[in-house]
Amino acid sequence: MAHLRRDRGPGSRRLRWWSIGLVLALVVAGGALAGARSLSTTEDVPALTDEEGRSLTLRGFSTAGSAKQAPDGLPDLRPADIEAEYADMGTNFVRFLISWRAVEPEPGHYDQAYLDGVAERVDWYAERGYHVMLDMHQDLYGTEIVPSHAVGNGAPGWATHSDGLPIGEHEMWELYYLDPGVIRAFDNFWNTTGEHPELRTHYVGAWEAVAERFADEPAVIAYDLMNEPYGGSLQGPAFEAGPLTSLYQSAADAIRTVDDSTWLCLEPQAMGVNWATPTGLGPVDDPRDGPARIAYCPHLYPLPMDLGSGYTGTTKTLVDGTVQTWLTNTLRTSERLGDVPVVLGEFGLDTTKPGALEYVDAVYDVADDHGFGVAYWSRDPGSWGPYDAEGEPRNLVAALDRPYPRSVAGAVGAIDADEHELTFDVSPSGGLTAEVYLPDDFSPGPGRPEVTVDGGEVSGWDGTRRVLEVMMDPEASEISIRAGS
Ligand code: 9MR
Repeated sequence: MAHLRRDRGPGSRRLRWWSIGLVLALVVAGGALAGARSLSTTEDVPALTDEEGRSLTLRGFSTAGSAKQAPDGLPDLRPADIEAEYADMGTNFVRFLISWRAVEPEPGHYDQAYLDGVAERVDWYAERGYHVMLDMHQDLYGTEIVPSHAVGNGAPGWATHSDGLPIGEHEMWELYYLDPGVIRAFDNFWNTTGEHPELRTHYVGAWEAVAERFADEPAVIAYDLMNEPYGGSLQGPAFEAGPLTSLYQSAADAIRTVDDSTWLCLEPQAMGVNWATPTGLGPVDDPRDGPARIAYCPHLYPLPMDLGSGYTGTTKTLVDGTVQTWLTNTLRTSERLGDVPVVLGEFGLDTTKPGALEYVDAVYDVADDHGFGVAYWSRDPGSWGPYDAEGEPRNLVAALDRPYPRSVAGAVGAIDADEHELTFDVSPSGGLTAEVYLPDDFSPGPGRPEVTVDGGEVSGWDGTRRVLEVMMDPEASEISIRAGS
């Protein structure tokens, strides 16, 4: 189904890793210049679709960092946490962290008990109407990268070959990416060393085992093939267009032997692209019958804020420029990969910083405007998350509780969400219904202003989940929902 493209005209980390000065100058200056140019690539991308072909707007969290080093590989999460998340923010999506070390603890042995644990949690989400993206997470290659297990997650110990090269101790976790031992572990994984061609085959095999397990689970909508890929001594297009694209192709081919419907989500390399540099990732052919189900899932962590400031003053201007550059590059990549949907698989920050919520709003506005899914990093309690250590809602909750069209029969385009008005572009088809999430103070009820709809009429209201069903006019190009006239 064609998505809606509309030209809206103009305007609509922690890098202390490399040479801070150089990259900061390049990315920020590029971003600032781009901002000044008033970029005009403000088109929307197609949405991911569910098993009934409905277009989905995905809103949720990466869940959770607590799984990274947990002995059982599972996040600290209970059904009540999902209930609270829904009640507070009406999310419909989770980017659920899984790991290669838990899937394949021994070479060729796929741990069904672990997959049972994942399946149980997928059920918790499915019962509450969520869509799940399984994210094969890694940071710094694997848990065994240092004997203390102080940092690193992802790969199993048997697949970790640092060849005795040194790994230091750093306060900032990202700095470990520069240590020779970490670089060598990745070089062995990508077989840049020529010594370990078996590792990529195992990784692909692990994905096939996961896909075999979840192929018939409609709530699992996507597989995020690798979190924040890192090329070791191969960087940039040499890495992304080379071994990374080739790994994705092998994973797609293997997954499609057991699962021909779940979307495959491709991440670019994190270094640079998270800060808005372009990606060199190549297109991946989807061997399924029918239209490709490939999505592009970059992350966004503008550098200036990660260097310590909030979203204020000059930093705000620089961050805005970075976001614009990231957006332009993301839209170009979506087109280059075959006009594919985009899921912003991670963005997030310490929301105690000045202006943090304004930044969160700005990023959600970008996602709304262009039809991107979002998984905020992360669902873990603390200063970045929606809840504190006692489970009490933090300031982020109110910022993320926004109205949105959860699913639309047909195509959905740009969304414009205000406190008491929601407008979105549509091209209705099929059953003609749109399901819309409304925050509590936007919802109908005694003593509340009436909710009015243009472009269709109300055909249902689920007061518990605060989901409004709209029967769209077949000719409607825009649906507008207002609390009060
Ligand atoms: O926020 C996470 C931090 O607490 C961990 O120490 C670190 C290393 O595992 O990972 C951070 O989460 C990162 C995520 O795994 C990948 N994308 C960037 C996230 C924020 O830095």
